[in-house]
Amino acid sequence: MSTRTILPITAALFFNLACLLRVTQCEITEPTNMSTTTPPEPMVKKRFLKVARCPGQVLAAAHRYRTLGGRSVLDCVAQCRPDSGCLSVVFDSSSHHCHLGAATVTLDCRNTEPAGSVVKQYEAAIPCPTYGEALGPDGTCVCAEGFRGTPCEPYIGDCSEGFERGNFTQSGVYDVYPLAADQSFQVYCKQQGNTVRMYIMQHTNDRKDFNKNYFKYTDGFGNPGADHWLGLEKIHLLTTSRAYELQVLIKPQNNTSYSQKYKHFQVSNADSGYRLSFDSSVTGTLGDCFTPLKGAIFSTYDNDQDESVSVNCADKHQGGFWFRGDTCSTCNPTGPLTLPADGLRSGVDNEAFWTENLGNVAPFKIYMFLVPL
Ligand SMILES: [Ca+2]
Repeated sequence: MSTRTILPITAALFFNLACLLRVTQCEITEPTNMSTTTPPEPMVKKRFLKVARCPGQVLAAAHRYRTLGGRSVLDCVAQCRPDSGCLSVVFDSSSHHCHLGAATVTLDCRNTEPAGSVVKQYEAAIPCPTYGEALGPDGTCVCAEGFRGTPCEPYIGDCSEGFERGNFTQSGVYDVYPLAADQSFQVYCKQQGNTVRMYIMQHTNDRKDFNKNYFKYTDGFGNPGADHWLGLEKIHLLTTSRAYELQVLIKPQNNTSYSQKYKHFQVSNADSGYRLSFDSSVTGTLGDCFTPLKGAIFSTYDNDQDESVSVNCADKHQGGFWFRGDTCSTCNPTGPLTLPADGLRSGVDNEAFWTENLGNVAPFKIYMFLVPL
């Protein structure tokens, strides 16, 4: 079940009659407010699973954990709902009593004794001990929206969510667990004014080699918070879990910032070659290098997918990237940083560059990060 499924968790629920009549699975949920920044109290969800009818019986006195008046099973269920000790409901139709069953009561007719009245019993699932939803009598918990894992814990899909919920309080390396992922991983989050950046690349040190093989580019290399490439698979998982704008930020020697923004930046899955896509509205001061590369798949020196039969672009430019055709690309953000004393490129193929608006000005620091749309 998707954790994004709209669960009826923010509103008080009513035990509806249709549910009762079907005598199948009927739910009652404690109202909780999941939108608060602090984690809510563990949700106690009771799902009334089955009915047992024991004609001519009453609940044995030993199992009468609490007895209240009631006109119907519906009444009894309503009284069981807020009682944390109540895991079953027994309605005595002749005396119009609700017997709330404690955890030790096995809901079948063995716990009854002859008395000439009719007992109707409902068994409630055990409330999950953590944030989650009790699914059935086997105790399996399916986590509610915003919670994942075993036991269910609040999950943070990305940097922004971490700051919004108050789990992240300052820039740093954090675990995120995007919706499409099946496990969490670390990213570097930076709070910058009102926006939160989630880094997929930091390339600022000439000693950090970015000319890695396809496996490394898929898996990621370096450490978030320092020079690193997050990894195509993680970028794919992030960008398919939420809509982002990719921002490329380059600082030349003079430390002026140039950036380029690509809305709805998305990287497809491994089977389709981690294809590059984004929205057509592109803005920025750096200049648009990516539009000719839109739809390109990722290349590394050992996995040439650049659509050129004569050129191995990644090998030529000494870095993995989306390249296309004999001209490869007009930018090379993963190419070696030469950090020239005069701040100008030497013009060779194997150095970092972004020719649009930088021309022959050499990039000294290159960052790529995601900002939610
Ligand atoms: Ca090629």
